[in-house]
Amino acid sequence: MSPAETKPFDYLIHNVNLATMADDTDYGIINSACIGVKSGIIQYVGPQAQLEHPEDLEKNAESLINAHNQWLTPGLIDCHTHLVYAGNRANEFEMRLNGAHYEDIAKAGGGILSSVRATRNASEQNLFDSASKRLKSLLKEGLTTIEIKSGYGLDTETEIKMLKVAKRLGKEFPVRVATTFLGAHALPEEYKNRADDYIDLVCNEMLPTIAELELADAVDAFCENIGFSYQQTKKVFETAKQLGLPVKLHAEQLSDQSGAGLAADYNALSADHLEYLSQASIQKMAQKGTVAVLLPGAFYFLRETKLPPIQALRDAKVPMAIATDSNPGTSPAESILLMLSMACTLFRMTPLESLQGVTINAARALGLEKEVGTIEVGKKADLVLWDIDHPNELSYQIGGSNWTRTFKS
Ligand code: DI6
Ligand code: FE
Repeated sequence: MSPAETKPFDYLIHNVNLATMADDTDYGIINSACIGVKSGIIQYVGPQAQLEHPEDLEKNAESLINAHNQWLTPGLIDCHTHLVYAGNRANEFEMRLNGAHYEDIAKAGGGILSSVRATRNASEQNLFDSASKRLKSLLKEGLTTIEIKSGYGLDTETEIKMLKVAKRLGKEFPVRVATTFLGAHALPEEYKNRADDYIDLVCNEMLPTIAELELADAVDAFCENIGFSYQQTKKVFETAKQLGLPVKLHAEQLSDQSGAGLAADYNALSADHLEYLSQASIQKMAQKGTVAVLLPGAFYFLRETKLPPIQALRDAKVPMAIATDSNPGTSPAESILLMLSMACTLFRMTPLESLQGVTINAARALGLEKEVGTIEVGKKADLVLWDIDHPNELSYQIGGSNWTRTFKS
């Protein structure tokens, strides 16, 4: 084909309704629209009538896709998961339902540490295979970006093994993977009563090695009575800062440790969980633009009764994201759409807020908002087609999926 005949788009989706999510105050709906993509980048969004050859769509694109009036949204983003781990903890679920408490199980050497034992013993292939199964479920619901944390290794070798598996998932599946180093997730058995020594290992050995190997896009910690203290978390953040890595934090999940405020002090991308969040920390998050990542799956599975302060976050204009927190102990979740439903029913978020929570605000929580999270010219063509009549259906439906297909840049 001569250059003169080169068509402007690789593909053009027409007869489509868009929820662009490009406006912070609504869905950004464009009915009967067209979207043109070239080299994985969105090049045109708008009415068909404004195309160069509106009467002859064939002239515009190598491939034409008639969406038959279905709805297109940005690809969904799960911005907080622990997808890579071995085994499961159904036994602890049963123990809890017989009266044991999550924190007591953890203190007795179960909880996170039981997943650590299984993950240390698992081969890389075994971890890849079990995480692949979970990832496949999420991909069937239009996921195009996922964040995956380490944190079930708690030694340098196993933390590296987990992050390598996460990276490999991104190579073998049509999904963008953002990796997060969570070495400060729990105190490993061999460091019992020596938490400061373990934090030294995290800061002096694990973090520099992982930064050198370029295995992590961000650094996280669990700031909690059963995790690490404010001061220990600060040390991890300080090291991350020296290495040029952005931070995020498991904060205020079981008690108020002022962790979210500390995270904001370090310009964190996000503070996550937040059931016990204080007004002082909300103000700091608002000032710094720290995203509040809300995790209804963990709230539900722990049968938590203290709600995160949604109205206060809303009033302070803190961006809110929603994620699965997919993990064996507190949220064995493999459905992002179910999290939208739970965000609405349990947290009283609106359907619009919950969809923003897995698109634009989830992109912000990963520092990827310039590339993904909305349907706009210049952004990556990560798109999902849904068989629905309105985008509010995405959080309305309980179970099932109206997913039709995903376009991944
Ligand atoms: N909070 C959580 O909900 C997960 N990690 C964390 O810090 C739970 C991890 C687990 O119980 O395996
Ligand atoms: Fe988590």
